[in-house]
Amino acid sequence: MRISLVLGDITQQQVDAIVNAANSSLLGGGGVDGAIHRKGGPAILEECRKLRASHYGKGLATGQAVATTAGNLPARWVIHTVGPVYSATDDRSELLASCHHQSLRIADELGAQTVAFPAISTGIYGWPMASAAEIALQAVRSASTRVAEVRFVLFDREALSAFESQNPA
Ligand code: AR6
Repeated sequence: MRISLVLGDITQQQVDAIVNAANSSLLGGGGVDGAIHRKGGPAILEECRKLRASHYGKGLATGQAVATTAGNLPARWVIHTVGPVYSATDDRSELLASCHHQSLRIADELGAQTVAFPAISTGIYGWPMASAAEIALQAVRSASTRVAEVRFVLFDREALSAFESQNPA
C-alpha cells in the first residue's frame, strides 16, 4: 500500500472514498464533518438518518465506521468514523487506531482502492497532532487491506509536518 501526505481540503480529493471525522449521532457537526455535509449536499445526511433509524439508534460507537454516498463530492463514498475525544489521563489510542482499521475494513467491503483520511480527533476532539499522526500512520501501516493508496489530507502546515516527521520519505 502507498501512503501519501498532502496539504489540502479533503472535500476536494479525487479518491474512491473519503473518511469523515464524525460524531456518534451521524447527524453532522463542525470541522471536517461540517465541510463534508455542506459540500456533499443533503444526500449524505439523508443516508445517515436512515442508518441511524435502521442500525444505530444509540449512535455509532467510538472507533467504528460506516459508509454513505458522497453526494456531490468527487469521491464515491464517505466513510464516517467516530474518533475518541482526547484524554490526558485515559489512553484512548486503541480507539483512534480502530477508526483507521474499521474505515479500511469498510473500504475493502466497498471495493475502494483509494482512501483519503483527515487527521481524526485532532480538531474539536483535542488530540495532540504529533501523537495522532503516530497512531494514524502506525494503524494504516499495520492494516491488512486491499486498499492501494491511503492519502492523509492535512489541513495546515503544522499537521502536514507532524505527519511527515512520523513518515520520513
Ligand atoms: N479537510 C481536511 N481536514 C480538515 C478539514 C477539511 N476540509 N476541515 C477541518 N480539517 P475536526 P475531530 C481538520 O474538529 O477533532 C465535528 O463537529 C482539522 O484541522 O473536524 O475528530 C464532528 O461532528 C483537524 O486537524 O474533527 C465531531 O463532533 C481535523 O480535520 C467532532 O467535530 C479534525 O478536526 C470531531 O472532532
